[in-house]
Amino acid sequence: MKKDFSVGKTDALIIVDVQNDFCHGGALPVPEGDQVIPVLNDYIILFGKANAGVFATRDWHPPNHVSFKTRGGRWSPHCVQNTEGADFHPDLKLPNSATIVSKAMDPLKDAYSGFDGTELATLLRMQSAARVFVGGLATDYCVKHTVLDARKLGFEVVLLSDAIAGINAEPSDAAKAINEMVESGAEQATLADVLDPLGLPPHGDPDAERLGEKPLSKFETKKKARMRPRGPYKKIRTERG
Ligand code: VGL
Ligand code: ZN
Repeated sequence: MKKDFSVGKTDALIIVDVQNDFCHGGALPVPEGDQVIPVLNDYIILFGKANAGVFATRDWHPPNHVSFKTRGGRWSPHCVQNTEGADFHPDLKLPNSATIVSKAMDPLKDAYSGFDGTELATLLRMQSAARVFVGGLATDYCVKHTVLDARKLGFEVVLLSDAIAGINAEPSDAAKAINEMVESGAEQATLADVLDPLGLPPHGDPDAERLGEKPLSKFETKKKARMRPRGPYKKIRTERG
C-alpha cells in the first residue's frame, strides 16, 4: 500500500540548522548544503497551506563551545551566537510564524539534536503534532540526532530525503546515518510524495516552476492549459528546456 504523506494539522516541519556557517562560504560548510534550500522553501509553502507548524532549529553556540577545536573539540568554530555565520541562510524563506529553536548553547555540552536541552518536544505537543517531517543540515549530525530523538519521544518521523545533505567526514557517514534513522522507524519521502496527494505534479520537468515563485498555481495552470488552444504555446514551452 502506498504511504500517505499528505500534510495536515497534526504534522510539523522541522528545518534543521540551515545557517550560513553550514552553507557555501561558511565556517563549516556542508558539501552541497545550499541545495536543500529551494526544496525546503517548497515544503514551507506546503506546510503553510496545510496550517501545519514550521520549526527551524539553529546551532547557537557560545564562543567557547566544547565542540570547537579551540577547546579540544572536533569542529572549527561555527554558529557562534549573534554572528552572521549563525544567521539562517538568506535564501531560506522562513515564515514569520515559524518557531525558532536554539540549541547547543551550553558551553560544556556537545549537543546535536534539536530536542536536546530545548522546548521542541513541548512545543510540538502543544500544537498536537504527532508526525514530524525533518530536513536540513547535516544528515550525519544534527538531522540524525534530531530524528533519533523524535522517534524516542514517540513522534512519527518522515525524513525528507531530497532536503538533507551530509558532512561525510568519512565518505559513507550520511548513508550510514540514513540507515540508522530508517532502522529507528523513520520513513523517507520526497517533495513528489508530499505533493502527490494534492494532485500537484513533481518538479523536475523543464516547465515546473518552484512553488515559491508561483505558490500552488498548478491548479490554475492545469485548468488554463486545458482551455488553451494547442499549438504555438505548447511548442514554445517544450522547446525551452
Ligand atoms: C552540526 C556539526 C557541528 C549540524 C552542528 O548542524 O549538523 N554539525 N555542529
Ligand atoms: Zn555545532
